[in-house]
Amino acid sequence: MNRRDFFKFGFGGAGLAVGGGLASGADNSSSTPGRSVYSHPRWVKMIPRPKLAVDDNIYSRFNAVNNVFGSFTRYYGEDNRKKLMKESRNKTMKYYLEKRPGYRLEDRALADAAWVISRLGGLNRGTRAWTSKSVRTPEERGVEKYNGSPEEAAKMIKAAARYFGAATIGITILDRRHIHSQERRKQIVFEKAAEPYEDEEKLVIPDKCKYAIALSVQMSLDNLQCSPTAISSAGSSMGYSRCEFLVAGIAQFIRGLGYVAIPSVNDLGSSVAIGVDAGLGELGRTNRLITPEFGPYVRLCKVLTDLPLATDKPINFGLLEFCKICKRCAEACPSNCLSFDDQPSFRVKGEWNNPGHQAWFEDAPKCLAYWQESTSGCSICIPVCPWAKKDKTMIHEIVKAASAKIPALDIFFSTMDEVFGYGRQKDAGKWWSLNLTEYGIDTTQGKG
Ligand code: B12
Repeated sequence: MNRRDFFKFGFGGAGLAVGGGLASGADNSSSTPGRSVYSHPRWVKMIPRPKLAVDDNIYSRFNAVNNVFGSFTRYYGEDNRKKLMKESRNKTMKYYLEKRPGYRLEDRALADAAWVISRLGGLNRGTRAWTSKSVRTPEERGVEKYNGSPEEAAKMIKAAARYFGAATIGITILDRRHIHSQERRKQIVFEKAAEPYEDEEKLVIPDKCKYAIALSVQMSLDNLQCSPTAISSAGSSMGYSRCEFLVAGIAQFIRGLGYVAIPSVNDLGSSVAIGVDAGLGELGRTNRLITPEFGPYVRLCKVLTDLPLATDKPINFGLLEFCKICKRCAEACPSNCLSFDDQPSFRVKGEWNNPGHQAWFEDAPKCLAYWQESTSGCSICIPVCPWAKKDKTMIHEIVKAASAKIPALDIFFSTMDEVFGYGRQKDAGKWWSLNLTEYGIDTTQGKG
């Protein structure tokens, strides 16, 4: 029985009845006025605080040097690292000589080229500079700074964010514990300051920067489905370059209104924690944020600001319950780094995790080691997720809506997803012949 027959003769009828009702009757009672530009599907619930708990006695600011990029040698061992790198170089050459699809010169050149804009930015550098000389301030224009209400400002920021390429946008009061304590060997501190600045020892965020704008950018599922090849890496790197453009644009826009803005991609603090607070999605088994609209195939970034903004709420769309049962990402992970625990917990796996928040913590050095083994990074945990669906057909919306409401259906949906072959690795050689959309993404999606 194929997928169409299944829905026609089997579950389809019942599913449409159950899901259709759910999709139309969902509760979204506490949406804020700022959500009028963009809102989640109706089956997504707003909740007062994120579902996963934080232990206030333990949770504090993370030193970025402890993430696996900063301390890989310490976690993996110098000799092991050298061996890994040597094997990776040999394998890379072997794949070139074999002209293996996904690992050829053109594939690797594409992945590198897609990084090109991302490489213009860094913590308080280039496109992510905390201040700008090129901005035309309201003062220079001879007018007052922007003085709309927080609701108007939130609506306006969301419109601008969509214009600059955001898939989804959420706003939250900044929880300072999500900001790194240190980065680039400098302390990151909050001070009573008019402008953000950096000196020899520290990076200073003005106290008045109380708001965080959380932004997601779609990655091309066509690329990610070719993981682990350079074609899938190009999906990540294009996402990064688009994040760079997005945060640079939004920050400059806010400065043009007369306010302070700090653009950030992977630097500065946890984009995932900020995204969860701002209601972009829920934390899943991958220890990453999953959105109701795009599942896991989004990259995240953020902008901190003092522009007063109406805030959004965290969301619940049944993901936590789904992830407890599904485990597809953990099964598919070639490095075996993801947790198989039934429940998320406070038990960290190593110094690379920040203690004090509940999660399915991962054995991160294994993941990064596999990036070398594969020679081209890895995104396998993303396309195998049953929430990663790019064809926003009615049936998928209904399945998602039903899953959000009836956890008992989760195992069924996860199994059927596998049976239908979603998430199965695609041939990277064929990617070059696809009839691609702009940036390889579907911009008609997520229009709430
Ligand atoms: C370092 C890093 C990694 C490391 C691992 C993390 C580590 N512990 O060192 C490596 C290189 C292995 C890695 C791998 C991947 N990463 Co990564 N990674 C990061 C990075 C740069 C920093 C994360 C960090 O500091 N972790 C250290 C501590 C904080 O980890 P932790 O305590 O376990 O907490 C994790 C979550 O629980 C959450 N979090 C942190 N604090 C809090 C607090 C609360 C209250 C909550 C709810 C959540 C939360 O964020 C952390 C993510 O690692 C972020 C960007 C950013 N600034 O957020 C991207 C980021 C998290 N990665 C991302 C992605 C997509 C991936 C990969 C899929 C690779 C890819 N193809 O892109 C894999 C997935 C691996 C997996 N599932 O385990 C995305 C996730 C997007 C999303 N939808 O959530 C991010 C946000 C990058 C981006 N710009 O989009 N990553």
